[in-house]
Amino acid sequence: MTPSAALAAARQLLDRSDELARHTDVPGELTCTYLGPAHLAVARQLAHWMGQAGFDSVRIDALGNVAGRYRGRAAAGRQAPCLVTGSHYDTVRNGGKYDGRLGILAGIALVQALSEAGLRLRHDLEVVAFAEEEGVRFGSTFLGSSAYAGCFDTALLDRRDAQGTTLAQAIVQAGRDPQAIAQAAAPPGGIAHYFEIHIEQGPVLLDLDAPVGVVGAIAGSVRRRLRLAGQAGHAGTTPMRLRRDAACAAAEIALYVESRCGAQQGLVGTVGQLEVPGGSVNVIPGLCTLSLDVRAADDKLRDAALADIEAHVAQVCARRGVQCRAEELLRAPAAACDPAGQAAWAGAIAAQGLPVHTLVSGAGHDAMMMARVAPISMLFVRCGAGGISHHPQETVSQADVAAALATAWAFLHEVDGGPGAPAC
Ligand code: HGY
Ligand code: MN
Ligand code: MN
Repeated sequence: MTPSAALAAARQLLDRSDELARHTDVPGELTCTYLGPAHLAVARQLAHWMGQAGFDSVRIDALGNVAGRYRGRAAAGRQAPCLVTGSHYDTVRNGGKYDGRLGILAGIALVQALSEAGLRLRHDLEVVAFAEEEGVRFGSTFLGSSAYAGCFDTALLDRRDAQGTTLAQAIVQAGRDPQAIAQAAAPPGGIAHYFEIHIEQGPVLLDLDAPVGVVGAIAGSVRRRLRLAGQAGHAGTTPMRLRRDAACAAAEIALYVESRCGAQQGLVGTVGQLEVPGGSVNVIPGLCTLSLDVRAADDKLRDAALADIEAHVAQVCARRGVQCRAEELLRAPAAACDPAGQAAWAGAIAAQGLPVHTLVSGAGHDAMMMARVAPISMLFVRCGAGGISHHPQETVSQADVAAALATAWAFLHEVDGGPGAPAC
């Protein structure tokens, strides 16, 4: 891919990101929640662009994954292992335009370049737009990639959203069949390698002044929802010493999460949601719910912090006369990236004349789920605006996206035919 072709493809990718961002549940911001009207419109748009780009087949499965396949040179119909790339197209609330979508549009751009050049790889290449990774609507994440990896937890079909709609009902309302989820699984021939191109969502590449970076490992995460039940009461007549205030218990817990996770390098802990359902100014909070998100590249480090947090929650609740009910929403183990894949990315980056850096991903990615069925690798793209993400100021530059596409083009040909790729 020549530099000018990479720049043009990067321009198209950024324009398409803008176009996808027009589909939102909330005017004036980007919120594209799983199976809402905006989400369904984005799926149709991605399928349309895949059709235009020269894919040999495009399908939308029961969960809403949009998968395009570009045939390789292997004899047609052989169940040979294929190469897969992709990312997710749902967003957080009031999110950015590139989280997930950049990886999907980069995959489409690579196939478009192959098709326009009349080139066929040895392997089939499948580009997958995973339908749900953020966990905004139903709490659990990786719904799309877990189905594609053949490890979808059918118990999640009973999970309810804030309106009481189950996941199964939402799938039916979208005109699809929850019973067909098993068919969403990856191609029967298996996957030779899964790679994901994603914005870094942090400041490290900015700090290193590097447009792209290789991911060495993806931090594992545990997500929980805690429900604290104390005693509601009159804010004016109840003496402080007689209160069982659920919000004050939550506040102590949130501060402990911050101090415990701040005490160790490589550990992060976040209370992203904290609310008093139906609260009033003049009523002592009898109920308070809070979310917990604890991550580390080392699962043992993370689980030790979780054990300490659990012990602290028990101590705070006992002292305050508050009951706690905890629900685990997600437990995703840390995922190591394939050494051969990392080496192929490093060689492709160096071939562009760029510095090679390897970093750990603090953010979770669909690649963690794909690690269950294939060797995985990731390329990070530098974020501007201080590295901010999960925020409308999330941004990337055309030059950095062009560098990522040119690097990915070199990587793709290496992993397709290089020593690291299995015969097909
Ligand atoms: O939360 C995450 O790490 C990812 O952006 N879903
Ligand atoms: Mn995200
Ligand atoms: Mn993401």
